[in-house]
Amino acid sequence: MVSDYRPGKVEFIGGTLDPSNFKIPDLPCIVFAGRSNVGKSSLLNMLLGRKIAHTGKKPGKTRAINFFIVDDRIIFVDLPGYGYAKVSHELQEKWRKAVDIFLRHPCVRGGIILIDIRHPPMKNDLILFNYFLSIPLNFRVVLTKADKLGRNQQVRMRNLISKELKIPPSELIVTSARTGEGAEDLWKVIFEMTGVDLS
Ligand SMILES: Nc1nc2c(ncn2[C@@H]2O[C@H](COP(=O)(O)OP(=O)(O)OP(=O)(O)O)[C@@H](O)[C@H]2O)c(=O)[nH]1
Ligand SMILES: [Mg+2]
Repeated sequence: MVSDYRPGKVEFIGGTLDPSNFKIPDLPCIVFAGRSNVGKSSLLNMLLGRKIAHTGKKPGKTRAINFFIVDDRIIFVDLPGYGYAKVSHELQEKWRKAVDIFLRHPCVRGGIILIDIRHPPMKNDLILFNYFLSIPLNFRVVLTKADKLGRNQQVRMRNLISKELKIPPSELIVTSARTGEGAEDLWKVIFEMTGVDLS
């Protein structure tokens, strides 16, 4: 059963900004993408049931493409935040190129795009979303930080984001790294994308 699945073994195998020279094990990869501070590393930790990816109160915490092997079968890839204005233009461009190269790697079986449930999609969310639409990659949108809103507000924001992205509300997975909400649905999606069922 997926419901209370937590991996037994998780291994951080390193990070890179030069994916063409980084040896990626021959396993299916799932990529976590979204603007800086949206909660990528926190969501990854929630799914993995341990604090292995570094998180931060300020945007710009994750600065490389980081790889985690889950139970020897699936790789989770934590990306630097998209469009983080406070790093130099040069470094942003380096991140963008590295991510662009990496997303074309045959190991990549699916993407998870994160959007903060509290706000309508921002410019950087939309750029990333449209970019994912433009490449041949299976992806799902996840709404983060649901614990920061009450139930009614969650429903209202999910409907609003659904309209803006033209995705049915039922396909937007509502999550909270704090309460663990959404873990079950998200694992199900990850198992479908990778063709690996760890539960
Ligand atoms: N209340 C609440 N806070 C969250 C949640 N997810 C993340 N946060 C907080 O949001 C901040 C940013 O989280 P990160 O996981 O570091 O965000 P990130 O997307 O990895 O950010 P970068 O690495 O900078 O791109 C941290 O202070 C987290 O504690 C959540 O579900 N609920
Ligand atoms: Mg991060």
